[in-house]
Amino acid sequence: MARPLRVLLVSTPVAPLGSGHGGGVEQSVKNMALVLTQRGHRVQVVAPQGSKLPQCDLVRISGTLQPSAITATSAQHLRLPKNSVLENMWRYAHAQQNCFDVAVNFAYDHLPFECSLFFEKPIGHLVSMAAIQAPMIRMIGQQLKLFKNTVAMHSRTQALSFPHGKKAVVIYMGLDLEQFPFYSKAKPELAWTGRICKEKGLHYALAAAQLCGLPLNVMGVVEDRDYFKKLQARYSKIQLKYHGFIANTRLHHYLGSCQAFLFTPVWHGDGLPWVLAEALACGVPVISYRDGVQKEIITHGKTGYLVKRGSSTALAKAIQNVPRLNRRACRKSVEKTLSLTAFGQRAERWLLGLVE
Ligand code: HBI
Repeated sequence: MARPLRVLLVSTPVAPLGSGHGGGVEQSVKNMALVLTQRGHRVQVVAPQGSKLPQCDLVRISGTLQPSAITATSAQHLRLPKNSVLENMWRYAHAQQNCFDVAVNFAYDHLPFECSLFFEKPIGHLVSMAAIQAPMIRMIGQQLKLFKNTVAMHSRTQALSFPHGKKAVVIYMGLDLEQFPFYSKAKPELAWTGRICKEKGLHYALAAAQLCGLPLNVMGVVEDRDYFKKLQARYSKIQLKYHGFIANTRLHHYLGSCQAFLFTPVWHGDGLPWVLAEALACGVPVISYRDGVQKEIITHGKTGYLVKRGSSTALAKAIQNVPRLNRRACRKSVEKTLSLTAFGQRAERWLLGLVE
């Protein structure tokens, strides 16, 4: 049993926890808090005003949310708005240094990396996205070069997108598998979930679903209203079945009995999307592209199909071959490496290495 640590988790400044606008980081913070508490550590979470995180010691910090690194220019990304929630969260962390042994930064922002230099206590950086925003690429590359053990990532592919990426600690992720029951039977429908915006590529999934004559169940927060309006105008309500933003714990009701899950990102910015593991956990094969992070957890021809990027016809052909796949094999493929226990071991080993 490792010695119990006092751990401060400092969340993303782009959105409150529980809103869905924080993307995968929301789940990362929640599961990191869960696994460390389960392993006997004391965890406090610091997050923007309005955050919700049941059964957690949560400190809500007021202030102006940070523009998203995905859509902001480099200047906007670096600039801290007046009464910045990012700055306020890290001022709180600095003041609390006598109350924790190690802090974990979940923000894809410059400030927390700069803080590392002025804190007496170690800060671990769990990087949520692959290399976007030049100043972040430089900063993360530098951190990897000088303090490599302080930088953790969700996949090898994500790590290698950065300079010195080989030095990153890859901790993947961990699913609370009880929240994702196994569905042995499939109905003739498809599923897609994620932030609804161009870079997530919903338009490719819809085109492929239409080619197969199968409805597509869509879940997620609408980030680009115009983009989504155009898709709703182009596809009927039968074809595009929109269910709104669904919390991870309820996702399986919409996803679990679908024939296949489509993962069709236009960009390479993902760390390791939760939805891939969540679909496999329910027994749902994943159809996606052969490049990108998904190749690290999808086995082509076994737990899904990986096809040529951006081709709806290739996606459609793969969907038609899905009945050949074994849904139980999809579930098994995540039970070992992506369970909460496995993630907890990797996360604890990383943090213990920072405090020794
Ligand atoms: N942008 N500035 C900034 N900081 C973040 O932490 C951040 C972001 N954009 C997206 C994001 N985090 C999360 O949605 C990740 O899960 C991708």
